Amino acid sequence: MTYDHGTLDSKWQKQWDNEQAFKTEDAHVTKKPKYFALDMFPYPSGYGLHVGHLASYTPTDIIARYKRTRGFNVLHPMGYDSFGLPAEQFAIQTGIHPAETTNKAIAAFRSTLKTMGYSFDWTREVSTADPKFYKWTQFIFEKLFDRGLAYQKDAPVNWCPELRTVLANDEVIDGKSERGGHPVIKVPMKQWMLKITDYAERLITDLDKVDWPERTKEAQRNWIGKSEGANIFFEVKDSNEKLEIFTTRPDTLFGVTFMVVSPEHPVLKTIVSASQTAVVNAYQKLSATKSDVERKAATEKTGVFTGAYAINPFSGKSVPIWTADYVMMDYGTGAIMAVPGHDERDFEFAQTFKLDVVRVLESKDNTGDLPFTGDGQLIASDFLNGLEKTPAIAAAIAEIEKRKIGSKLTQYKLRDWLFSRQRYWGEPFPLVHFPNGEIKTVPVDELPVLLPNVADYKPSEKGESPLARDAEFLRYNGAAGLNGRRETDTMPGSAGSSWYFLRYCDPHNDAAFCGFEAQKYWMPVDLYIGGAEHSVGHLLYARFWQKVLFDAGLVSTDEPFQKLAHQGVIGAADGVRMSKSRGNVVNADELRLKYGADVLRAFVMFLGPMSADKPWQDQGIGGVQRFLDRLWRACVDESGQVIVDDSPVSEELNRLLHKTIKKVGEDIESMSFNTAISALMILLNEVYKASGRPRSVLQPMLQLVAPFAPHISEELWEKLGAASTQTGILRFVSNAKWPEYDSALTVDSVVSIGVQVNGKVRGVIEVDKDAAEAVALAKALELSGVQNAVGGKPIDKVIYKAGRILNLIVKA
Ligand code: ANZ
Repeated sequence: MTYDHGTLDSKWQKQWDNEQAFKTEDAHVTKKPKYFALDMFPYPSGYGLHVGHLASYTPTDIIARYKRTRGFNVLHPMGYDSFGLPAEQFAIQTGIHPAETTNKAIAAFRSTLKTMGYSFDWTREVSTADPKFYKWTQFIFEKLFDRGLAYQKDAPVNWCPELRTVLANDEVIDGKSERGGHPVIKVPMKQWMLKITDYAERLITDLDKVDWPERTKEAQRNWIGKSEGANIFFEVKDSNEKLEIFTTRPDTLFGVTFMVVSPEHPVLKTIVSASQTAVVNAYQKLSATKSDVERKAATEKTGVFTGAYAINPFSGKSVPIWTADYVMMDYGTGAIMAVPGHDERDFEFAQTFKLDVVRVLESKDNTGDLPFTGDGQLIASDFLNGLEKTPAIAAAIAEIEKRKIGSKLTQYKLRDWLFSRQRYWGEPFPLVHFPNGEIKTVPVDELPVLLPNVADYKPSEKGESPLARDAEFLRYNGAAGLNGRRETDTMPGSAGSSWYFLRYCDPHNDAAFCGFEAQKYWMPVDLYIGGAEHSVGHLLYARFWQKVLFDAGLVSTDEPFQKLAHQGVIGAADGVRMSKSRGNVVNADELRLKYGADVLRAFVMFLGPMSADKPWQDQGIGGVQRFLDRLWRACVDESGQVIVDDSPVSEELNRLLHKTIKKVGEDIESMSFNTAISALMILLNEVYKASGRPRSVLQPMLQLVAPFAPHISEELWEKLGAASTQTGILRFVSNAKWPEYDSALTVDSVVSIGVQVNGKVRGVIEVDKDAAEAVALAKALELSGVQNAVGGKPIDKVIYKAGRILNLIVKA
């Protein structure tokens, strides 16, 4: 036992807090360059911090601390994503207002965050359920509404007849309610939607502007799912109907052997033959019971013939029209031309129902097997014959456009964002419905529309939110004598989280969600760290809102997060994911009490590369603990007396110090925290080999350790007297200017280079890195391996690159 981490932790946390050591300078007063280091803010659950939080918040904190010492004005804030289901479910069960539960959880969360020594500017804290915050969420919604980006539509919701309530997706497990296990069905209900699809193209192209992990960009691209192709109209035989399909492969038009329309397709009504009506109706009913996921995943294809035929516009042939639920109504046109020779799904369908399969593409590596989904040359396709796939697609589209039977078309998989919930604990929509059917936004000076207090938190029997039972809330008496009924839906949790980072830039502004100058200075976020599970949802929604605000002239950047990184998942020691149900969650608080915040912070970073998934391994914590203990003992003796001296250091130790300053700085910049800690461990080992306890090494070393283990560093910094040379918050090692290194000392002057004879390595010499050729050659010729290989013959040629290679060419 060398130092009492508990005492140190609270001593320094108190001082940082009292003196606002990490307070950010306001945009309009600072002269410093900015650095915005952001964490994905937490849902304030009553369970407090777990190691996953540490893995996410510690890296950002290290970087924030480091950047401050490099002269940046750092914005490193924390807040709470505080609307949401758990507090509401608790309210339904206990009658306790969700605000009360949430505020308690926030208080607990905040104090646990403080115990880890995170350098947040607590004066900028935000909470999405705070009316001062959600006033602006409502304001931004109004911007979306005004720009035509919010609309109402019937969308399926999870309705549980037994519980008489609408359930959120995570309250439904395998088609049953999580609570009680009652059946849940999908019923259509009017919902607010946001037109994120209007931004699909920009959401793809602007990914090129940001420094994000490639896999996250790819996940967004896939989610948006851009497909280039064409829509084509097929005439329906003996009818005036035209069937419009979407295809990415118009080159395969001569291979069409049937058509498929989705069971929900409105065209079915008019084209189904009398004799097929009953089977088609039955099939429609059957597929209505399946979810989209089930339909897409189904291994066995189902479907029925409609009795109608379509005419292939290229070949003039008639092909049967089927209905089948592997075709989705909400993609493309809800109808397809089926090409079983070259499409998997169509092939399976053709096999099941014994439909024709025609081959229209061939290649050298595939002459037989079907379906053939690769590239090749067109065959049996009239004017397309002999063309490769890509030019054939272009030629087919040109022909389609010439004949005015369709046109080039781009489709996206992205769907509009379902933005309403029939729930209590969320932002009320700032909307009023008027008797003439008009829907208007509440004037900005009437915001926020406060969430009323209600007696019962359950949705109403009709599936409406509990706000619908509150007569006083419902009644809107407008200033101009207009009376209406307030919207009773509330917004989803993802509303507040789509813009909260902007509020941190100017959190106390009562006149705007964020002052223009403040966001101009701070945005975009320089580094955003959070879980990879947010790769699409949150990160896509936030990009969308940022672009809308940009288009409205309210912000000056159209991408919110310049650099993004994900922490890896820390699994349980047995390799599985930590979860409450498995009972293998490592509790951060217990570990902190045992080892102290410094050991815990450094250990979590020492587990492995930040972005890698890794198992929790208790054993390693001892190594990190020993390192900090030894750092303490290198500076202070048993009785607490400082033993650091002004002893001279060897050339070698001095070089190592400079190399370490360089490496730790670079490693922090590149988020290679584990290797930075290793370098510090190596440096400390060398300090122990020195004759004294040199201040010239130990004092700068404390600065290098501080971002990782700030409490022990502050204490030793103070003990060493380093703090007393400064006043105010600059006396904290956390804020001291980062040490400079001398680059001349970071490169080794003596290097080992291999000596080759006729290209084969025969020995190694140690020479100065810019040694002259003659010096290197003389040394090489002293080696017996080289002498033997040369065998006394004359050296024909010497190839020498200083510091790198020496090759002697000898004639055979
Ligand atoms: C003919 C064809 C031939 C097709 C071929 C593919 C290969 P992606 O790339 O995902 O956009 N399709 C179109 N609308 C559909 C819907 N609503 N439900 C299910 N499938 C649909 O896929 C585009 C292809 O998926 C389209 O191109 C169409 O099949 C099918 F050798 O048309 B294709």
